[in-house]
Amino acid sequence: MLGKGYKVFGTYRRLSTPNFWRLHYLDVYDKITLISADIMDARSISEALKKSNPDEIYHLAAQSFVGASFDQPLYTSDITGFGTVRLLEEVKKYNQEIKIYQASSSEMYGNVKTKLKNEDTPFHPSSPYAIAKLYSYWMINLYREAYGIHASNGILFNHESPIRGLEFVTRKISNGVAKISLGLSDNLKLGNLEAKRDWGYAPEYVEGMWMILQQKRPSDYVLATNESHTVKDLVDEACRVAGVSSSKIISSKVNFRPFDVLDLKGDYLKAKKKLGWKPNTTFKKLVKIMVEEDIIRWQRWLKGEHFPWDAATSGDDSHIVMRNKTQF
Ligand code: GDR
Repeated sequence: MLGKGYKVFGTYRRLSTPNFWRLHYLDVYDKITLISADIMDARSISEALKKSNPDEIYHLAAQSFVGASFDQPLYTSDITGFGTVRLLEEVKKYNQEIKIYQASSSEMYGNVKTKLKNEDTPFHPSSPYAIAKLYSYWMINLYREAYGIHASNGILFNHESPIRGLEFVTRKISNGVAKISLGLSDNLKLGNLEAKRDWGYAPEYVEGMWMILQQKRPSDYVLATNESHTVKDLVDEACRVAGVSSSKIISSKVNFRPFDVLDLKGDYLKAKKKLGWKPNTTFKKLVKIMVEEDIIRWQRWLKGEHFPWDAATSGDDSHIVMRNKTQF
């Protein structure tokens, strides 16, 4: 957005430990205006609108981890579902000319039988997260039809990059095999290796989000690669790139979800025809980008370098900091 000449405002939730490493990694922290706001708090959204007076809003705020939504269904519904209505209501009051992008999800299809999913495929959500996203999807449609707001859904299939959170399977694998390759860990425990997903490269999907809001008329678009692979395929490719034996990657029942979506493959034909959008990064290239970046990060960290990063200072990997505390 900065590259396109936009003045960018970003909202953030106030935390006792600020978490802006991605903004530093992308070197945009000093180039955007940060506004403290919370999608649970309508007044803070109203204030954010007054402070930024936006032309376009990209609404990605959510409890976005499907696995956690089974443990926290009400919290997920409130943020991922009602949060969108709080935003829509404030926009309706403030300025109905603002264009809104809603981060809808391929998870809304759930285990529907249709192989290749497009904008006309019926939804069958299979998690509290997916149900909350579907609620938001329909609210976007309603505000578009009832109030004429330029509100669009991007139904995005999984989109990944080296700044993906460590709890999601692609990054868990890239970080995990990077550690194994450097002797920092012995194995990696995952869940369901048979699940299939349609994984693309996030920067291209963000370009697609922007394209969606540049259309004269609001509409809903699938962004995907039209290919799906199993988690096992991802493991094998990541291990190949890192030079690690895939026998070190273990499937553990503890990491299985109560209910999982088995196969998601999207059809981006409408986005191609109407937006001129298409994905360029192949599955293998994506895995290579992520694994190589995580290996480089761990190597830099072992040399004692400090740089914007999440792994060594958070969650499961903090014990490695202890083992190597001379580095700090
Ligand atoms: P997903 O992403 O649920 O598709 O939603 P995630 O990477 O969490 O899971 C993908 C598949 O991998 C299986 N899996 C594991 N998943 C995690 N997280 N950890 C594991 O150890 C593991 N082992 C196997 C999962 O069961 C699943 O089948 C993502 C999120 O970004 C959503 O917010 C977004 O809407 C969709 O993509 C599109």
